[in-house]
Amino acid sequence: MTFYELYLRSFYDSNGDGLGDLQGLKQKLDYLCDLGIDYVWLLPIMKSPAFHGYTVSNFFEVNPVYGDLKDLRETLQEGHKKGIKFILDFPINHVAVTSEWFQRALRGEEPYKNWFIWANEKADLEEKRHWDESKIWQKIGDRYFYGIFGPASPDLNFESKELWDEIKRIFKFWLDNGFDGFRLDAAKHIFDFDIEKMRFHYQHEKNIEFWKEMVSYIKSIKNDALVISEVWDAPEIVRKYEGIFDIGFNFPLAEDLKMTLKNESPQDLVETLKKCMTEYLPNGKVLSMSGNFLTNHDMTRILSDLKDVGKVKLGFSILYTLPGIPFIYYGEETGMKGIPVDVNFTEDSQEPFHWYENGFGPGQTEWKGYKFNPPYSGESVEEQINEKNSILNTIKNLIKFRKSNPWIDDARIEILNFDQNMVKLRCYSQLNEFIAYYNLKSSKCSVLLENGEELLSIGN
Ligand code: ACG
Repeated sequence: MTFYELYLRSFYDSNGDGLGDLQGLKQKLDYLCDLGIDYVWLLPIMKSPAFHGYTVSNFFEVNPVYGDLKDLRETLQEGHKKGIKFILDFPINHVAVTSEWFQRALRGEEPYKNWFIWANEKADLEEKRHWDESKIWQKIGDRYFYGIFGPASPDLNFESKELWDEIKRIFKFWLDNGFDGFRLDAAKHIFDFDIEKMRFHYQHEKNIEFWKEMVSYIKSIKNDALVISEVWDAPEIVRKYEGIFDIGFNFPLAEDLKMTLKNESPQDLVETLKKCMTEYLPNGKVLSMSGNFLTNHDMTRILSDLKDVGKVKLGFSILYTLPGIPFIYYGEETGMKGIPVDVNFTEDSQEPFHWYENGFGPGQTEWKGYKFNPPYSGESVEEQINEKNSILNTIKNLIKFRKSNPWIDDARIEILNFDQNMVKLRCYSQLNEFIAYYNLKSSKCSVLLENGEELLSIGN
C-alpha cells in the first residue's frame, strides 16, 4: 500500500480563486494514479477558520473553500473508480474558538460547558506544555480554558461521556460520505490532563480505552476502514498503543533515517535497521503496521533538510524498500522546499504545489506567496516529468517497484553486511526476496554481485 499526504488548499484549483479544492483534486486524480498512489490522506477538510484546518468549527460540514458534500462524494467516487482510497484527517482533540460547541459553552449552556476544561484555583496559569515554551492555559474574557495547542483551539474534555457518542456520529457521517478510513490527529492527547491536580499529564490507559471503543465502532460501520494513529513520541510510548490501530506513524524511524542520511553513515543505517527489527517492527511481526515516512506537514521538507537531491533519492529508496507502509508528503516527489517557522506555524512547509515551470497556469494554486519554491526552481511537474532522472521519475519507479511487490509491507529484513560506503540488506518473506545495496556516501563505489557482475553506484 502506498500513501500520499495531500494538502487540498495547495493542490489544484478548479474555480480560479487560487485555492485548491475538491473538484481540483478530482481533475488531478490521474496524476496520483500515474504516481502509483493507493491511498490519499487528506489533511483536514472540515469547516475551519484556520489555513491548516486543524481547528474545526463544524464537524459535519466540508470547509466551503474546498466545496461541499456533493463535491466530496463525487471526488471520492471518481477516485474509487480509479482504485484510489481516501483517509480523512480527524482532529477531535480540540475545536475552533468559533465553533458552536465552544460558543455555547462560553454562554454557560449545558452540556457544552462541561465539554471543555476551565481553570480553577489549583491551576498554574504559567504551566507550559512539555515539548516547548507554549502555555497550556488560554485567556478568554476573565476566564482561562485548557488549550494544549494554543489559544485558537480549546481542548475537549473527554471525561464527558456524551461527547464519545457525538464523536461516533462524526466518524459515521464521514464514512457514510465515502471515506475509507481516518488519520487520528494527536491521538495521545485525548486524555492529557489530570482534572484532580489541574495539570498536564498523559493518561495513556484512558486514551487506549477511548480509541479501542472508537476503532471498534468504526469497524462496525465499515469493517475494512483503515485507522491510522499519530502518536508522536519515543518508541516506548508508541508501543503502548500497539495493536489498537491498523497503522501507527513511525516517528523514531523518520528521525533516525534523516540523521543517517545527513551523516552519510552506513554504521548509522545499520543501527537504524537493527532498531527496526527489534523496536519498531519486532521480528517483522507487528500488530499495528509501521507507517514509514521521512517528513510530514509539521516538519522541514526533505530537500531543505538534507540539502542534496542524491540523499533525497536515497532516502526514498530506503523508504520504499523497507517493510511497513510508505507515506510521502505532497511535493516531496518534485523536490519542493520548505522550513516551517515551528510546529505552531507550518505554512512554509505547505506551499502551493507547482504544476508549471513558470509557477502559473490553469489550476495552479496561489493562496500563499512562494517563499521556498519560486518559479523556474526546477521543482514543477512540468519540468520534472520529462527528465529521466528527476526526483519525480525516481520516486515513480520506486513506487512502481513497491506496487509490484506488495509482500514487502509485512516482510522481514536481514542485514547481510556493510562497509565504509555501502549497506547490503536482504528483504524477504516465505516466497520472495530481494537484496538491496544502499550507498550512503556521495562518492562512487561498486560491488561485485554473486553472478560476477559489477554493480556501480554513482553515489547516493
Ligand atoms: C498534530 C498535527 C498538527 C496539528 C496538531 C493539532 C496535531 O500534525 O499539524 O497542529 O491539531 C505534538 C503533538 C502532535 C502534533 C504536533 C504539532 N501534531 O503531539 O500531535 O505537536 C515532541 C512531543 C510531541 C510533539 C512534538 C512536536 O513529544 O508530542 O508533537 O515534540 O515537535 C523525539 C521525542 C518526541 C518529540 C520529538 C520532537 O522523537 O521522542 O517526544 O516530540 O523528538 O522533539 C495544527 C497546527 C498548529 C495549531 C494546531 C491547533 O499546525 O499550528 O496550533 O493545529
